Amino acid sequence: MTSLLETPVPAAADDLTLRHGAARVLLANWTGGSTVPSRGLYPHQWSWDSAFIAIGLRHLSVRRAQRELESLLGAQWSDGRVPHIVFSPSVPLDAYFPSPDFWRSSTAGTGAGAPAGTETSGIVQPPVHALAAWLVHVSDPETSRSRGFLPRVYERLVAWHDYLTGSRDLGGGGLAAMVHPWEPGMDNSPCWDGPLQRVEPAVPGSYRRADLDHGQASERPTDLDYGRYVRLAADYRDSGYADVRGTHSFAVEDPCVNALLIVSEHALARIAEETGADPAPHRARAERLTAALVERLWSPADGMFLCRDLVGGELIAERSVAGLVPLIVPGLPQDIVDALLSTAEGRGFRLGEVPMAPSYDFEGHAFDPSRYWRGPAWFNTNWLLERGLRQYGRTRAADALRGAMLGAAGVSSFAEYVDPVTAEARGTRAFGWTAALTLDLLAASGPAGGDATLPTSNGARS
Ligand code: 9WN
Repeated sequence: MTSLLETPVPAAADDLTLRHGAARVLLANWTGGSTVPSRGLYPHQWSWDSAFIAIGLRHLSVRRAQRELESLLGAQWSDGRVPHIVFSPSVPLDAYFPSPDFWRSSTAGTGAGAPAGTETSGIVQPPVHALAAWLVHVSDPETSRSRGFLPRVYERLVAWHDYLTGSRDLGGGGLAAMVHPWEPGMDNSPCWDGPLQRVEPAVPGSYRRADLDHGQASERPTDLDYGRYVRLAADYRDSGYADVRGTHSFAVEDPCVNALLIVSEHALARIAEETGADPAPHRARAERLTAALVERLWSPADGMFLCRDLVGGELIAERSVAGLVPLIVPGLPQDIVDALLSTAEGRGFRLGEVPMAPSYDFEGHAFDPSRYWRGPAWFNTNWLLERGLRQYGRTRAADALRGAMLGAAGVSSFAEYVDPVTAEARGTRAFGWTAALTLDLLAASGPAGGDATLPTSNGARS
């Protein structure tokens, strides 16, 4: 296997050019209170995008990064859920589908506590927010303290995690479940192909896909998948966005979502310490979640974590990058860390050989290097892997991945995703989190990783 250092990767723009380019994207996508993932394809505020964007934005403006997170948390429902989209009232309804008149949060979501004055979707996305809040704080603790940032967001973040570990423990094993393929953020991952078979697609022609106005059909989900997404979202809406065990036709436990929840719970412990609250319950919850993650989703035979289908009950036999992301979780048993690293570097993901890890197993039956979450490499998942490699002492591999990501970000014009072998741009360009995480990688120069470090289980920083 050739090492990354010997593999031709796109020539990187110099750091200053990259920094300026990334900053230009974030400035152009800023709407005054938050950042859109993309001006054309995604013209509203998205939940996990905003968290990743805040992590990069803090290097340009700590105040804006705080605002980014606070504007999202301002749309939180009273049951604790943080909606996956906060709609901008100034954007025409037909600019994105499903639009506010589909979700009808302020009426259909009343029972679940949707806010009256803001239109949102009714589903969620992965909980990167407490991690982002902590990283925004550590980048400038003085400004953070003088503006009372952490005390303002702490209770909201606690309510968010309570929702995920309470109402969303649909499997009863202590992990957060996701009830729509949009929730784990990897919409058309082959992991969902099996569970989606049970879902009757919405009638073709009963809605209009706005995404195809901007993206190439070959790089987006198929119409059949879209029909199923629409059906699931409509059913959830028609139930009043109720989370009732046994009633969802799609319910899965995802290792990336739960790994992010664990890291964010560790971040909540740090936030609690900083604000004078008790960190112990957060550490205890992070430990319980870690044990549940290993017990319910670890597959020794695959050397990685898998998703669990809560309707059928079994682990889903598809290997996606979501199963490697738990490398970000501190304090994993050494044999699991060793197996994850070897799977990441093996034939399925070829980390160290190709520029960036694909979203799905190179050898998987559904692999497609161009189609969305079925093969292309994404910058957020690779940023997480980079942090995980560093955390577990693989400094050289982390440095190589960092270099390759910077190269790919520059030559792809901050693409949404790239071909994992050639790093050619796919999806939309000038994409928010690609630009933001580029800034973060640039700021985290060298093996110590600058201030982009993840909070660890014992409170120290890796
Ligand atoms: C549906 C905004 C979002 C990301 C998701 C990504 C994509 C939306 C879509 O874009 O999903 O939420 O319309 O395809 O899959 O991860 O948050 O960037």
